Amino acid sequence: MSIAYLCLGSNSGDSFKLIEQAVSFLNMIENTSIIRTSALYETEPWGIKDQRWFLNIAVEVKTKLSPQDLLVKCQNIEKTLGRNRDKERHWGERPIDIDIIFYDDETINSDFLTVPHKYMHLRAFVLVPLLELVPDFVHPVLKKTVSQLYDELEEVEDVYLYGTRKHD
Ligand code: A4P
Ligand code: MG
Repeated sequence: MSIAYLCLGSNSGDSFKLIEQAVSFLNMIENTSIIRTSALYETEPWGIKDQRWFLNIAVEVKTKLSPQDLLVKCQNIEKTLGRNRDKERHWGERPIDIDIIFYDDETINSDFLTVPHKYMHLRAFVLVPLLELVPDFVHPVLKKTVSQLYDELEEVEDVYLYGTRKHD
C-alpha cells in the first residue's frame, strides 16, 4: 500500500460541485481510498493571471495502484467531469485538474508523469492545503519539508480558506 498526495483544482463551471464530485470519484477508484482531505481554498490564478480564481483542495489517498495507473484513473475522472484538454490553454481554465504531488517518496521522470509534481514547490495553492496534511513531509528531490518550501516561496499568490475571501 502506498500513500499519495493529490491536488485538485477547478476554475470553470460549478467548481464547488466539480471538486466535490471529483473527491467522491477518487474514493471509488479500485484499490484506492481517501484518508484525509484538506480544507477547500479560493486561490488567485498562478501562471496566467487573466482567468477566474480557482478552488483547490489537497487529498491524501492510500492506494495499491502504481503511480502510472493512478494517473490514468485521475485523468478518467477529469474526462468524466467534462475536461477537454484540446480546448484548453496551458495553465488556463479547466473544470477539473487532478495532479499527483507526491507518491510515497518516489521520484519519477517519464514523458507522462513527473513526481514530485514539477511546479509544486513554487505554488502556494498546492503548498497551503498540503501544509495542513503533511507539514513535515520531505520532498524527495529538494530534501526540504513542505513547511520549508512554503517559507521559501518568493512569489505567493493569494490563498483564502473557502468563504473567507472578501468580494468587492
Ligand atoms: N503530468 C506529468 N506529471 C504529472 C503529475 N504529477 N500529475 C502530465 C498529473 N499530471 C502529470 O499537462 C498535462 C500532462 O501532465 C498530463 O497529461 C500528464 O501526463 P501538460 O500539458 O504537460 O502541462 P502542465 O505543465 O502540467 O500544465 P497544465 O496541466 O495545463 O497545468 P498545471 O501545471 O496542472 O497547472 N492557479 C491556481 N490558483 N490553482 C490551480 O489549480 N492550476 C493551473 C494548472 C495553473 N494555475 C493555477 C492552477
Ligand atoms: Mg495538471
